[in-house]
Amino acid sequence: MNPRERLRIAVQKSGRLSEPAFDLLDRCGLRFRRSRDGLFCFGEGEPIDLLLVRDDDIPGLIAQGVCELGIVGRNVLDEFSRGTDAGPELQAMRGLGFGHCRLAIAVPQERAYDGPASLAGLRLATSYPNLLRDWLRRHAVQADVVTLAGSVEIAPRLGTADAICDLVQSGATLLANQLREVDRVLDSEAVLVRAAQLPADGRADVVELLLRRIEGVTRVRGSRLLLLQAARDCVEAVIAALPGSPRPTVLQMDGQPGQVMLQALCPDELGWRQLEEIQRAGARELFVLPVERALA
Ligand code: PRT
Ligand code: ZN
Repeated sequence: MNPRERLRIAVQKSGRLSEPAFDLLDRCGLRFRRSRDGLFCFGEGEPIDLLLVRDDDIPGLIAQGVCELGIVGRNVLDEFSRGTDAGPELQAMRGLGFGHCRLAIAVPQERAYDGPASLAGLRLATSYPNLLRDWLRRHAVQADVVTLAGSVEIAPRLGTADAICDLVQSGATLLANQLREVDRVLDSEAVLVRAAQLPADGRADVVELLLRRIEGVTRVRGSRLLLLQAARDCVEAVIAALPGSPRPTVLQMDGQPGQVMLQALCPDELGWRQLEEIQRAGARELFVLPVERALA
């Protein structure tokens, strides 16, 4: 196969999204060999290679056709899309369930905040000028946007800004810098992004295959398969005791007309207390199994 007929995915080289992205691809059954310069990972089974880059470069690489897919924070994707004409060339396919954070407005602890209008006339430091300007425009607020590449959280203490707009996860960084979160610009997580136009060769099929696998992995992440037996007249009560209202499959048991076997995909852990409750509703022989992947 011509090397460029292989699908290329842009992944963050090292940072918060790298490990979970590799873990996701591993769960999708993809195995890679790293190039000496650490820039590429060559797929060993499927015709899929990885390009390892800074996260900020990922949307541009897809828009330029260097890669067909990428894994990047929605914050980076939306900032890129708002700042260029190339936005329509990218399509966010789905949230991947990791890299959760929010782009938030934070002000010094002692500053009053009564909604976006309180920011009028202030200097706001951020690494996301396009997203921030968009938000200010939507709230009809006039403020100065000061674009910084990093260390945004120290700008108010340095006197170079009055407030900030930055990514927040636990809130510890804001707290350490005597800032308080007052408003939210964007909720973000890692997303799978694709080029809106895929080349008319085998790569579109590989994208389909990968999407099905990612769907199969992310849909059941953290889920458990619960197997149990119950008397037929307890089935309603047992189903009512299942967490997350799954739609269980009820199976007849050979030679035991009054008994059924029930299997249900439950959305999370299933702790002892939940199991004991299901047992009290009439279930016995309960088994909880991890679920790795699903194919509809
Ligand atoms: O080198 P490269 O450019 O590739 O990496 P980077 O330093 O730009 O990005 P990186 O690895 O820090 O983050 C990659 C992506 O992870 C981001 O674009 C977000 O989509 C996502 N993400 C999730 C976060 C955070 N959580 C996060 N907490 N990105 C950054 N932070 C920073 C934030 O900027 C602030 O400094 O962590 C601090 C806040 O964290 P808390 O927990 O103290 O609130
Ligand atoms: Zn970056």
